[in-house]
Formats: sequence, C-alpha cells, structure tokens
Amino acid sequence: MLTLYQFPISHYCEKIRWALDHKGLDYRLVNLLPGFHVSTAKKLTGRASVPILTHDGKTVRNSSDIINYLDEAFPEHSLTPVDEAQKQEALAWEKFADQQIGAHVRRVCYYTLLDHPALVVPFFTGGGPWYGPLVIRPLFPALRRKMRQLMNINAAAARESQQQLEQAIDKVHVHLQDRTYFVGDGFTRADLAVASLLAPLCRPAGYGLDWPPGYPEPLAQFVDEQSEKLAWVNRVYQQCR
Ligand SMILES: N[C@@H](CCC(=O)N[C@@H](CS)C(=O)NCC(=O)O)C(=O)O
Repeated sequence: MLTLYQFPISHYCEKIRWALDHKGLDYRLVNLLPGFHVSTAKKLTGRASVPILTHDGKTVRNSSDIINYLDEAFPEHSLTPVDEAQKQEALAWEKFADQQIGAHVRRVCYYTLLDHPALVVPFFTGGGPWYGPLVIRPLFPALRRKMRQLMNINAAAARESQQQLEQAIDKVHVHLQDRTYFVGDGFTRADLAVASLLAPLCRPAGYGLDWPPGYPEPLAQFVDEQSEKLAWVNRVYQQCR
C-alpha cells in the first residue's frame, strides 16, 4: 500500500501526486494540518517536512528521492530518461526547480495570501480531518507568525524572491521556445518538477485545489506580468496531468 502524507496546498506534494497519477498507481492520501503535521512527520522520518511516502514498510522523504524510489519500485511510465546524458539533464532541471523555484513561489504566494485568512484557511484544512477548520481558524494568527518566521516571509525577502523567480521563469521560457519538453522528446521528471512548482502561480485545475478565480494584490500583478511566459504550465497540465 502506498501512502502519501501531505498538504493539499504544497507544490512539493503536488510533484508526488502527479508522479503517482502519471504511473497510474493507487495510493492513499493523508492530509495533515499545518503545525500539527510536525509530530506525524517526525515520527515517520525524524524531519518535519512533507511530502512523505510510505510503501511496504519503507518510508521516503524529499520529493526527488520519492520520484527516484517510485521509478525503481514501479518502472513502468518512468519519469527518469534511460539515456544517461538525458537523465543527468532531467535531474539538473529538477534540482533547478527545487532550489530556484519552489521556495521562491511559496514565499511570493504566502506574502500575499497570509493576509487573507478566508482564502488560505480552506487551503490548509480542505481534505483534512473534520475538526481542521475549528482548530486552524482560532490558531491562524499564531500559525501565520510561525510561518513568516520559518519561511522568512517579509516585504524585502518577497521582493528578492520575485526577482529570483523572474530570472527562473525567463530561463525556462527561453529553453522551451523551440521545444515541447525540457529533455528529449517526451515528458520527464523535469517537466513535472518545473510545472508543479510553478503551478500555484497558474492555478491549474489538475492540481486538485479549489483555487480562487483570481489572487489579491500584490500577487495578482506579479502573476499577470508573468502570465505569457507561464502559459506552458497550463498547457502541460492540460496535456500531461
Ligand atoms: N526539498 C523538500 C521540500 C519540501 C517542503 O519544503 N515541504 C514543505 C511544504 S511545501 C513543508 O513540509 N513545510 C513544513 C515544514 O517543513 O515543517 C522536497 O522536495 O520534498
């Protein structure tokens, strides 16, 4: 039995949902409540972060290690190219997404969204235990303080992350100008990683969240400015998710 411990809103967890779906695997989702996730996650891995995958007595954390595990345990519909040069290229793009996109998207989004509890609390509690909203709503101010501290969410850091993201989105845009996929001529973990980690900016239906029709400012303006260069994210979600 495959079990994914996750947050529905987390784009690193979306990487794994997509990988599992791409392989057509049956799995159980355990949606954790932010803050309360720490005890479950630490019991499983000794660390606080999700996604965490358990399978037949084995526990794997960290999204790229989970994809490695899935490709070894379930080689059909592999996300890792067989050709060694293409494999290294796909892994390099995935690392780029994990390091140059993931945390910056999270900081830029939360910088705006944490000021809008009515928007963000349903993201934190949807699909979780029934008591989630009852617990998270009154604790939200404390949770928000902790998140801002842990993820360095403030105006200066958000501005810096926005600049880093602009560069990363440009790099992706240039690379994809004359090709459909990042590596070779098929969908790989490179496409999956970059698209899922950028997805919160694009709100694609396949992500599984009940996105709002638009974002509040200042996030709305940033998303709007980048929308042309991000059009491929929605395209890859429509075609491959
Ligand atoms: N490098 C990790 C990053 C995972 C990550 O940042 N997870 C966030 C959610 S997006 C998390 O669990 N944050 C809560 C915490 O660390 O306590 C991966 O690829 O899995």
